[in-house]
Amino acid sequence: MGVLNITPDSFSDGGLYVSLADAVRRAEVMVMEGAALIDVGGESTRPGATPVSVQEEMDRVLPVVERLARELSVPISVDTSKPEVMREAACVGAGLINDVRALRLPGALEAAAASGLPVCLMHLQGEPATMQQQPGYADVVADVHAFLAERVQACESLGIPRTRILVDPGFGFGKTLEHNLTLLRRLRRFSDLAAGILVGISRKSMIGALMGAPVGERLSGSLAAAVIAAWQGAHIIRTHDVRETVQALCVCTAARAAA
Ligand code: 7PM
Repeated sequence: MGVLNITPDSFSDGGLYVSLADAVRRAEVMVMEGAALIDVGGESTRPGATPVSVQEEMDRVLPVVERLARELSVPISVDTSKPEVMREAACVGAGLINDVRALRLPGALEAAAASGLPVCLMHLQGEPATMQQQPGYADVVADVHAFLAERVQACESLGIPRTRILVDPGFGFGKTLEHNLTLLRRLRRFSDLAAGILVGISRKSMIGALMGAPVGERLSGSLAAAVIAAWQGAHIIRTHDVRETVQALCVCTAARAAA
């Protein structure tokens, strides 16, 4: 899964037309590099980021989703928590709803179910603005597992079958470095949810902390984490660096398939 950020700060120009053209070009490159899925996000979940209105998120995301769904051969995922955005994105051709709030906002579960699309349910402790202030768990793996199991149940009760559900432990979302490392090591624990497992660790601060590297220099650590996740049973890796990640995962897949 290639990450396509369309928050204004990800474009130096800021103009809508340039953003759209740039976004399409960037997505095309990621598909050529081997992305099987493109994740389009218009709401920054960075701690302290200013919230984005429904209209603003729609204005950012929908034109991009519509163009990409029409022009690309891979499904387009929409990274949103808002039911209105889910509904409209489904109408313009989105292929997956990726929600860092696991469909907990009022109406989100219903909107996702009505769309008929597959969903990704991510664990997040607290709220993005404050989630890194005091992350705490009795048992991080058990707590995240229980949360995801409950959200899978909630989806199933609205008619979303498990075959259309992905779960994600939410690396960096209300977790210390130790929490993140434990979740990575124990990722296989989530296999019993009988859902697909999606992992996003690319360039995150846990990689930066381990490598002592700024965000632009975290590729090798991100690849190591991607391989560990895939080895532990992750089905989808969300990444900014598609070419290198596909290359690294080729080796992982081959080793896993060996006699
Ligand atoms: C600032 C903070 C900017 C965090 C971007 C981020 C995930 C996701 C994101 C993830 C799923 C990033 C994150 N991360 N969706 N959306 N899983 N399912 O580092 O880990 O890209 S945004």
